Amino acid sequence: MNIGIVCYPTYGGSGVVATELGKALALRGHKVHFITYKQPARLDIFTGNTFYHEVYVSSYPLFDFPPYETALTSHLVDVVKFEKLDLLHVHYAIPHASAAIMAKNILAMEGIHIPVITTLHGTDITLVGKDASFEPVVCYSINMSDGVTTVSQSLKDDTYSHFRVTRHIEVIPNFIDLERFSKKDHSHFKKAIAPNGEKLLVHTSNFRKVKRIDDALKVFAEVYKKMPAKLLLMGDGPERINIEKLCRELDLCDAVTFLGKQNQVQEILSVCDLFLMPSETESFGLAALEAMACELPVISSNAGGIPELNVEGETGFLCDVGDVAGMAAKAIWLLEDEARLTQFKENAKKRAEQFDINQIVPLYEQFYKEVIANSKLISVKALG
Ligand code: GMT
Repeated sequence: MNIGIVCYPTYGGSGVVATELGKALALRGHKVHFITYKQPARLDIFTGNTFYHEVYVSSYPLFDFPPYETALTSHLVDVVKFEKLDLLHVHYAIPHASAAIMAKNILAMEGIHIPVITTLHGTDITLVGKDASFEPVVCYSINMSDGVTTVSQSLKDDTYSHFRVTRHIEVIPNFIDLERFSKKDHSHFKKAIAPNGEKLLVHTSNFRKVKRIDDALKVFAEVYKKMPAKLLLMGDGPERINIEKLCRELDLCDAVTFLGKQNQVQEILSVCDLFLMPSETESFGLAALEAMACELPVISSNAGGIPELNVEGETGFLCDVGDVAGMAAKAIWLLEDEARLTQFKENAKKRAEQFDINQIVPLYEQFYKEVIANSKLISVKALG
């Protein structure tokens, strides 16, 4: 197949999933065209089957808000036409789905049929999409797509409850490359950051409010009272300044390290003992899956789709959003017994194996085939 992928090129979960999916599809022989405003962060290999089309937005004194969606739409029309794409797969509803639907309509006027699949990732539905200023466009784009997927059952349920959507939604969960994300021996690195055998807790995110990193810090503060421990914070974003401030207030600066954005996430996860994900909402929790693949149990909130990944009492524990005391108690219980911790680490890895990229990518391929076949049928009926 000749597939166009539209995504955010940043470190966010939707961009990571879109890029890893595109890379995997390319390795399976498909031609994959990434269409976005910057080279995707994880687009680090070239197989000969991957192509990158950069979207430029012209500046003009009148444009207080450069019209990215319009530039993207025009670029999609161009790429679909000249690269003869079979399918557009857009990740994150805003503004990718509406741009793709507009491109589809423009192309239809020239007799070119392009099926559009929209994958909803989370905040495009649970936070941004619900915003009254976006709601009609998000709803329209979902209904007009030829196929829609969500990354969890929970996000599918949220989509039906927040929007007037009646169409079928396919659930295809996040996935993981188990060759890349597996525990590696980095004892030299572990010795450097935990020279006295401290337990290592870790959190990775885009440092947005929804991640409740302050809760992660407060959970760590309780653990730190009970045992020698350190907290690694990976990623960056708007909340970092507040978290640094809280670190000082809680007198934790010596025990907390801000690592910033990292490419080799798996190397850092490999030396850690426990992952913290206290999110307010989380459609799936890709960061937790990456951690589990590196043998880390997870202490999380029970928000959104996290319970579809983290299994209570087996791969970690789930508490209500904001229940810092509960999360801290579970973290301490896990970390204070080596045999127990080892068992949870093994369980986490086994659970992650159920989301193996080699099992999930064929689900997308199958869905692509179904959508292409059905949309051809519909467009033939419309003509006749
Ligand atoms: O985590 C984020 O806020 C980034 C966001 C995104 O869309 O880039 O991630 C969402 O998509 C990921 C991949 O499908 C999911 O694993 C994350 O759970 C989801 N984040 C939220 O729902 C908050």
